[in-house]
Amino acid sequence: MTKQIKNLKQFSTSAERFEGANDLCPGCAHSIIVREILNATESDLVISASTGCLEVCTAKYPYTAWDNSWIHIGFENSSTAIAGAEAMYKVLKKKNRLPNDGGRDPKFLAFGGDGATYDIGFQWISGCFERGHDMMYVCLDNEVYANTGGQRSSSTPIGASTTTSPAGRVSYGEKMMKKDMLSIMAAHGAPFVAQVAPNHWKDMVKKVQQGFNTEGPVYINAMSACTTEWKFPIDKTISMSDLATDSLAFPLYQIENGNKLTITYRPKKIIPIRDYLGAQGRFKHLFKKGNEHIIEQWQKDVDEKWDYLQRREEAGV
Ligand SMILES: Cc1ncc(C[n+]2csc(CCOP(=O)(O)OP(=O)(O)O)c2C)c(N)n1
Ligand code: SF4
Ligand SMILES: [Mg+2]
Repeated sequence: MTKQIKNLKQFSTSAERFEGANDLCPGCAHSIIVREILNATESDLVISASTGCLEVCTAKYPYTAWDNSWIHIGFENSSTAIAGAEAMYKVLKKKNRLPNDGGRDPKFLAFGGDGATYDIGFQWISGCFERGHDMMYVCLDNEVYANTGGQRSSSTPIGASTTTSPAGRVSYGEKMMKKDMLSIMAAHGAPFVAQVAPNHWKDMVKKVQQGFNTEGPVYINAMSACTTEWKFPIDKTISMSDLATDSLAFPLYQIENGNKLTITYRPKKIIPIRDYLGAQGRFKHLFKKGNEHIIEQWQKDVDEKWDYLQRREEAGV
């Protein structure tokens, strides 16, 4: 059953499965995204979370911020924890060994950071998608290993200064391009993959609801602005997210069944990438003499990706 959402007030107060009483930094986008996802559905949920800011800051024994069943196993395997729960549920149901559930099957939802998703838990996620578990995997993509002090991950974009790709006299920061996780997950033939951002809550709700109504593995890549590691003021999380989606640093789109691509947000006015980069301390060295070529490369890459997405959408593949 799809939850009817009338307006933002009803949406933001309609479910309390994730408490504000947690240790995430003020302004952390992780908590906004989690609340948006949980509030998008009325279904019973079984949730797992990998080690990372979300888990560490919401489950300090003996406290929890989760008013929901919730599993933590390790950094790399929130995906397999939830896949195991889903497989067990299916078997118990088949054997008629579940208490009467009134016909309400729960949904199975896994959260992981980009370090847990793009890098260390990747093979486990890939296995879950290959086996076709009926689950949703959400990556809280803040483009850095935030919880352990800001090391680069394969989601960290070029030019970002992190503790393991520091900018300085001999380096402009991260050398590699951000890994294209959405294409990789779509290439698994997943029935539904999508990028979301917390500033576009209606788009988020639509995609989360479509994801929960889809049978099989669903991947959601959620842009999660990190005030601490991106280095911007704590009251700018949503305007930072606007800069990301309006500069197309983080385009919003979805891919169904590995091929049908749909762009879900077209900025009325596309802003230059330098406005996005200039608002964050992690990129401030790019504005120094000698590093301008990285900003130019960023702009070129973003333009090319946008052209590519539009061509694919037009072609219906
Ligand atoms: C196998 C393993 N390797 C490393 C760690 C240490 N560790 C815990 S959280 C973390 C960083 C998490 O980064 P990410 O997944 O991006 O989540 P974020 O904290 O950024 O939300 C690391 C490296 C661990 N707990 N287990
Ligand atoms: S370090 Fe970043 S991701 Fe972690 S709690 Fe703080 S703002 Fe959130
Ligand atoms: Mg991270």
